[in-house]
Amino acid sequence: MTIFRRTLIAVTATALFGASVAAVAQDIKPRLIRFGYGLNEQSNQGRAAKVFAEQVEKASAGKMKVRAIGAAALGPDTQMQQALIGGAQEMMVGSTATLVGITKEMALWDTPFLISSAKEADTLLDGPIGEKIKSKLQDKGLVGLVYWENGFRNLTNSKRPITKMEDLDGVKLRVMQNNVYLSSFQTLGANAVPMAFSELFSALETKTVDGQENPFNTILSSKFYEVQKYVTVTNHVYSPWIVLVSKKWWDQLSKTEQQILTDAAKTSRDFERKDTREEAAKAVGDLKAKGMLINELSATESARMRAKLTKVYALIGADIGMDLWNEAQAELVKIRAKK
Ligand code: KDG
Repeated sequence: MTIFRRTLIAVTATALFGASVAAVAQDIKPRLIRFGYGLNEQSNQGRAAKVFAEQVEKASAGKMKVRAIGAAALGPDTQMQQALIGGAQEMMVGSTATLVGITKEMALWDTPFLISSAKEADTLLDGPIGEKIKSKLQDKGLVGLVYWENGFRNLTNSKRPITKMEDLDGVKLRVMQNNVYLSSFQTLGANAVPMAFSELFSALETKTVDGQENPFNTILSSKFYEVQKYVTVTNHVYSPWIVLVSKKWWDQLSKTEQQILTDAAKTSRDFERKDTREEAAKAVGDLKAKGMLINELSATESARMRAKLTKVYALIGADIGMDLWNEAQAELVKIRAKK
């Protein structure tokens, strides 16, 4: 055999060996998933993101790795939503309220005083209404896996206790970038200021705004007690988070990979709701210990606020469609009948 032929065989064999090593390496290189969220790592949102990541790695035997990236390091909710739609980021969890510009039906979850218990929340969100609304994300480039609990929202401010609706007059209140929240608090007399969550702490610290509204868990984990004096327990909205996947990326996954993510999302949802509720149950004591002054809005004043917000309900019904609005109301009647 000539030297040329021997050299040719050796070179070919080396190339084939190299290609097979690369192929094996490709096979065992884990699929990396960037999972963005807005609160910090120590928050209920951060703890659940960690559980999700652990579940995915375990179920995929290390073939899928989730990098949970908190504190809005990948940008505010609205920026991450666009990154998912474009395929530049794989996953996130964020507020349904910031999604209404993409899927208007998400505004149902902004309805003041719609949901009044955890049972109503879980049954409505995990039932046909929640599924129907989630499914509308698909043609916008997003896949909604599950709802987590942000929680019942309460007011904080640095000026005065809010004991009646009129106490809101002139209070510069940060709200999420969402028309229902904006019109709700304008209707109640506050000077509502839409702002991304990532800018909120410094806005409170510099008195750019006087107050904000969020669940107890966020008030604690974001240390709002350092820059806010008064908490008024209003439970004015039950606010969900939603775990989202880029549909561009999701469609490239195998059925097995999709099932792994879906199952891990459900496990993380059940953990998150339990963890959030346990933390919220002791939050009043924790916030008092941090020096906050807490009052509960009376049933009379709560009823006055609901009555004042009737016109906002009409806005939501028009936005989401009266069929869906009426379906949701009927579903709640059914849930409440099953005591
Ligand atoms: O990224 C933060 C959001 O997910 C969530 O906390 C939204 O409740 C929210 C707020 O007030 O912005």
